[in-house]
Amino acid sequence: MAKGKRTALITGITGQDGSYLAEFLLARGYVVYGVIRRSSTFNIDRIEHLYQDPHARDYRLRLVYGNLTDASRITQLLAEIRPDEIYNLGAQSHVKVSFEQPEYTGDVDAVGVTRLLESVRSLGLKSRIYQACSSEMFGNAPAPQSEATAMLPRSPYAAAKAYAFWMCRTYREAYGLFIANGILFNHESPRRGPTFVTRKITRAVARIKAGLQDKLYLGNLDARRDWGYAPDYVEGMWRMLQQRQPDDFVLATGESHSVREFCELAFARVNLDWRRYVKRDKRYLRPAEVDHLCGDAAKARRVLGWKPRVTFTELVNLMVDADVEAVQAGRDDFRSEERWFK
Ligand code: NAP
Ligand code: F7E
Repeated sequence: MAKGKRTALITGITGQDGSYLAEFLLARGYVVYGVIRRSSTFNIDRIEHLYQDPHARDYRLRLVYGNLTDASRITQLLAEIRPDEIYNLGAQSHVKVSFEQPEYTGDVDAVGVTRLLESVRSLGLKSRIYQACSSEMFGNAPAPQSEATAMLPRSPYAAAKAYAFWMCRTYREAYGLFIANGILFNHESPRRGPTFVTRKITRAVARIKAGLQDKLYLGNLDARRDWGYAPDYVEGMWRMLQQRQPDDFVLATGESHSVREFCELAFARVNLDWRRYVKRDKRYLRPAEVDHLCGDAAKARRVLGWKPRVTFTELVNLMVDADVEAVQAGRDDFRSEERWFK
């Protein structure tokens, strides 16, 4: 391990947030260990641009195999690396999929957190821990939702994240570990997975504009979400771990919009009328829906000095523009999950 440099371990480094967080920490001089899952295809598209030659002197991005379902490996990694900061972003993060795989979602998103906490506690590490919790934990509690809002989870994903939240609180209070729960509202980017609604829309817009697709099938257009820009949110995660005391924080923009509004703006960006292309399909409805999420991030603003920089319209535009550019450059990989699970 490089002497004098701060060391961070990220679970979920291959995901949307993990990739932006890795960029952010590397730019601040950290040595970053990214935990990746062994798979028959090497799934590092989002971090490929951060590649560093392992033989280089200042080699600071280091990938290690591991899985949140594998307690002995987590303990082994933590014992070897002894990170200053741990960002636990690894999760089965799709709400609809959590209804199809409730047990697995609980294993990774809930019990996986206990495995991590137990490893840190039993090794006596002083690592600061960020836990990726979610606005989904609030379910249909009335908006705006803040740290003081009751949790009313409405999906296996949300229930698993609520369990993780309370385990982190328990380990903080019982054992004095430095653990911050980030209660993040939806945050998106051109790196968003293609089956989340924002990216599904922006990819379809680009493909329809290019004549590669005719229709976009969606579920509930009335759902309202508080959508921010992912790079703004990873900075908030880091800020949570730089405080004197560990605490829990909501990160959100404070504005909510419907899926319909997202469609309207996204199609308008390429001068198309969304009503001609968007069709409803029941298969995208969830057994239980969360109708309206809109966060109150006043505490993060006051204590962390955090605020989002990218507005809703800017977010929609930058995501559409990135997908249009990808289609034009022939980088639109439609052999993706979206094609099989759409
Ligand atoms: P994402 O793109 O779906 O990435 C999830 C990451 O977790 C991927 O790197 C994935 O690896 C990894 N992972 C999945 N199962 C794992 C396991 N068993 N062991 C270790 N790693 C595993 O999610 P994201 O949008 O970046 O979100 C990051 C975290 O924030 C997640 O915990 C999510 O639940 C939470 N969150 C996200 C939002 C949001 O709006 N984005 C809001 C609130 C909370 P593979 O690449 O191998 O699949
Ligand atoms: O759905 C509606 C859907 O899948 C948003 C995750 O990052 O944020 C994310 O969870 C809304 C829902 O995200 C389709 O019913 C309509 O109301 O993009 P989503 P999510 O469920 O809000 C939270 C904060 C997380 O923590 C999660 O990890 O859009 N919707 N039609 C659709 N959603 C999808 N996916 N596909 C549709 O066709």
